[in-house]
Amino acid sequence: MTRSSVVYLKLPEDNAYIVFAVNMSSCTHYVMQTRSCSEKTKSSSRFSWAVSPYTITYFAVKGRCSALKIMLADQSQTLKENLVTFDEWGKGDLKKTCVYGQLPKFEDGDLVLFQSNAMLRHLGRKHGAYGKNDHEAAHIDMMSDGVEDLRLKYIKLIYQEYETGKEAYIKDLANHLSKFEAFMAKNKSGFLVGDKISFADYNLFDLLLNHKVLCSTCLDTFPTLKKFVDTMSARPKIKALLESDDFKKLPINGNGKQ
Ligand code: GTB
Repeated sequence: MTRSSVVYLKLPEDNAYIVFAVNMSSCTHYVMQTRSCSEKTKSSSRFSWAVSPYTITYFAVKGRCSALKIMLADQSQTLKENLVTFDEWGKGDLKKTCVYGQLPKFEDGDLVLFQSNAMLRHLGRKHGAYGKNDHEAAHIDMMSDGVEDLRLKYIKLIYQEYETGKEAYIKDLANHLSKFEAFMAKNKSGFLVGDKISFADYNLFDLLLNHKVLCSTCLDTFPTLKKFVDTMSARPKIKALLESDDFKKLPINGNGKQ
């Protein structure tokens, strides 16, 4: 057996088997997926007891990790969290090891990632939340990049011009939200692209939640986005996460503004 191996465990019931990844050097294993004997990939949600391969290292804020946490919860994946204090970060040792000198850091076995959007894409690919073909994947990228554009404006407001720029930001917000409203309304499925949830939906949902805190009425003129937020919030695993103490106790941003 090599350092990392895949092991298939045949299940007597329901004509299926479990695919395990076994890391011999770290003595860890996790369920990758379940497959029926007809090779059709199934959800591994029945096996959420499995050791999570995922670890996130970040500050004690929702910030750049919230969309990822929502996605993992909804996909029945567990996540190990390492919280970093500003005192610890200020020492600089961890910063030096980060590719861009910033957090979050994400680990999936021996894969180490920086950049929160790369993490969302990686998880989208792994958990079937990246469209059913290249055409859908390209549109999912397009929508998630649009979410990033708005997130950067939001971050600038929060960290640089909250006192002076909040009113103008809220006034201009409808111009941005209207683009997501129009695109999603055309699709009819309740998701941004195709008929299945994608990482762009989790990303948009998270940013809309932040904006509802900034301006509680901001979705009132956007029926599709309003319904989207309500539907996403009601998905049982997302609801459980949003209502959990661990999640609720984290501020959205690091400077107390929201
Ligand atoms: N493009 C990157 C990504 O998407 O992952 C951006 C990452 C980023 O901005 N990281 C910030 C960081 O590491 C934290 S997120 N800053 C430390 C540094 O640069 O040395 C934003 C943020 C800012 C402040 C707090 N805070 O004060 O609690 C929390 C989060």
